[in-house]
Amino acid sequence: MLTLYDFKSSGNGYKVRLLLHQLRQPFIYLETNILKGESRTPQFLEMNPNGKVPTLALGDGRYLAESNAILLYLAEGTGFLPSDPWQRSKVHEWLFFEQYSHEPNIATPRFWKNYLQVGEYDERELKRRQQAGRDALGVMERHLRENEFFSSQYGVADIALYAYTHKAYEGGQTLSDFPAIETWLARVRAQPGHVTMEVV
Ligand SMILES: N[C@@H](CCC(=O)N[C@@H](CS)C(=O)NCC(=O)O)C(=O)O
Repeated sequence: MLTLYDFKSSGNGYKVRLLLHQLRQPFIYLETNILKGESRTPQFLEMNPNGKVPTLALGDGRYLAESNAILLYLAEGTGFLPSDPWQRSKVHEWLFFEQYSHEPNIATPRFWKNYLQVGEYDERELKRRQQAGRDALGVMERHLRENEFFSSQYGVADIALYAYTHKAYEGGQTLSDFPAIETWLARVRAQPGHVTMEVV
């Protein structure tokens, strides 16, 4: 049985939970309170030396970290990941975009504004990241004007980008400025087996 070490309000963790639900793959959920340092204990660091959720225990002594790596692992051989090398590379392109241009600028402002006190983060850095986040949403918006999903069909690229995009307003973004994104968010929510972030 798979065990997912996760934190309920983590978008990175939600990506994995959402795919597991959509695959109808049973798993054990273990809440790991990152705000109390539970991902930094010696026991946790044995599983993931980087001390972060999500971390997936395969049940045979192997552990996998990095949300998008976990998505790729779980989606192998399913309709959530194309087998064609070009289509698959385009999925990888969006997953790298998510980690480099999107997540640090959408998820981090959300974390700062919701979990830290004013003064615990740098306001100028917040503004810089919010602008970079807006630019990343602009890239998505332009893609979605011409395409239904981030792949030939709904799959892991959509799951990875949905996780923090649907909460982007919590980091100061105005999603109504991005109508194609709003339509895509509704399309993602309508997919079979969709669960909200609160479901574990
Ligand atoms: N690139 C990683 C990022 C993981 C990450 O930043 N996890 C955060 C929660 S969203 C965490 O565990 N933070 C706790 C810590 O760093 O101590 C992924 O995609 O999984």
